[in-house]
Amino acid sequence: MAVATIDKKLPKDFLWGFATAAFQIEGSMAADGRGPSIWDGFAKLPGKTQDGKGGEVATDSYNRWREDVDLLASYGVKSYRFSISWSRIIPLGGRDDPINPAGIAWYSRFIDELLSRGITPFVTLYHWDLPQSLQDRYGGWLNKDEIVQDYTRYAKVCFEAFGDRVKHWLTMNEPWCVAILGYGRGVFAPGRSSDRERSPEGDSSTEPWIVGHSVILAHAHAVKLYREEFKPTQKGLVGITLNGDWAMPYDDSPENMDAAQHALDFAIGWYADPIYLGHYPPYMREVLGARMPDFTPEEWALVKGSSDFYGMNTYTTNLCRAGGDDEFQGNVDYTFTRPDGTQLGTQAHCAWLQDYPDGFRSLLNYLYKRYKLPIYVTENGFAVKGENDMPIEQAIIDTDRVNYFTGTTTALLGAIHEDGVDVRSYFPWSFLDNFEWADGYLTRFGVTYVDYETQKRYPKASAKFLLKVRVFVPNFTILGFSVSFPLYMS
Ligand code: GBH
Repeated sequence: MAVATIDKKLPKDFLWGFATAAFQIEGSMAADGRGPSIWDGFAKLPGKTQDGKGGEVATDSYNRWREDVDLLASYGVKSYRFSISWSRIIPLGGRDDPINPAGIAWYSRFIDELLSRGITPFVTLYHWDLPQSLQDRYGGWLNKDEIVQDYTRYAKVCFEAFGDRVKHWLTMNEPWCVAILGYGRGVFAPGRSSDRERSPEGDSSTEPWIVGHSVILAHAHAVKLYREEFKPTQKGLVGITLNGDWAMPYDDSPENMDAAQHALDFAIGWYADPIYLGHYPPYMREVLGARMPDFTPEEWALVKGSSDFYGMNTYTTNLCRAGGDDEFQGNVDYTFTRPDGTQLGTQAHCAWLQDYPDGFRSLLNYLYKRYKLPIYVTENGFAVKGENDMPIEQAIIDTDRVNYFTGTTTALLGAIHEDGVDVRSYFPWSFLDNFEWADGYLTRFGVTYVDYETQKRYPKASAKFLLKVRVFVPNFTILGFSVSFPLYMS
């Protein structure tokens, strides 16, 4: 097995775990005073999710949290990345709206349970589930002044309630997706777009850039608050996590070499350059002109340096060709087909994903060189083609996912030991099959198969593979998992 070729350990204190997000797993949408989020209603509109299903049950993790923690422990994790549902904490979302003690109590108990099992909580504050009432009241992320204040107060409530125990905070998950998929392509909540077949309102040429600007500022204000009021006593880390896939020139023509950088500018640099370097990518300004909202000097001072680390979510590599009119990709065409007609890697269930581990290693190197901060890999994963149509016995032998993780974990160790990249965490997406947004439940990313009829969990071969890789993390108590894991071994 490929593990045998990995002879170097992961660094001491490396955070090894799995990732999820509240709306994708919790279900129980009305339990204990939770207010609705923008995904509640959006998912139920005709045509918005592939199977017409929403988050009502998901993996029922709001109820099955003890079982989930047992399973996590059996996977030998050192950490678990999950998100908090804003509308469970503040059902109406706003800065003057009441706090929901039952919501706080749920997460508090969950965090205690993780800690009692030696699992470090790695917490995302915003993974796309905006309280619906903020969307209704003032247009959500389109209204910078309102949302920045409301988000910062929400963050404050979380730091106060959980910061004594949570030392790893992510302000936002993948702002590119919030802006482009929510307000440009219109495929994610709130579903706004210029495409009138999709949405009665919206302007894809302006709104995504406004939303991105608000998200950056909300993030930066929350970080300032944490650093001033909480970090001195709580001593945690706070940062943002960005999606971004490696961009490879289609061939070595100068225009396609430029195209690959342009793709990175729009996918990553839009957020990372302001946050880590203090300016926008010049190419973005060139393309968007006055549509790119600028920051005031005071705002730039707040934004620059507002993340303690680089949070990296990555899945694939795109071959980039200059041209096309997809502004959200920087007017770059993406393909997986090489000039000689071969495919870059193994095709996943989703059109946008192929397996290409060298790209993962290249991206780690690019980000470390450019932004010069420790990297926390907060998501990385694969959806096996056709997995949902297979009988369970077949689905759990997820060879393509094992191959994917063989590649990325080998690339991870190579980047750390041979390239000198400072990587501090690795969180495969996902712990469980779950609500895959616009794909509904048809696309499965889990290392654990969830039978949605019974809610029974079945570890896939990939979970067992990763358990073996993870023994290269030196400071685990081996006993803790060797006792419980055989329960789940088939
Ligand atoms: C992550 O996003 C999410 O954080 C997580 O919630 C999700 O379940 C997981 O990935 C799996 O999808 O321009 O419409 O072709 C992944 C990042 C970025 C992947 C956009 C899909 C192409 C969108 N996504 N990308 S499109």
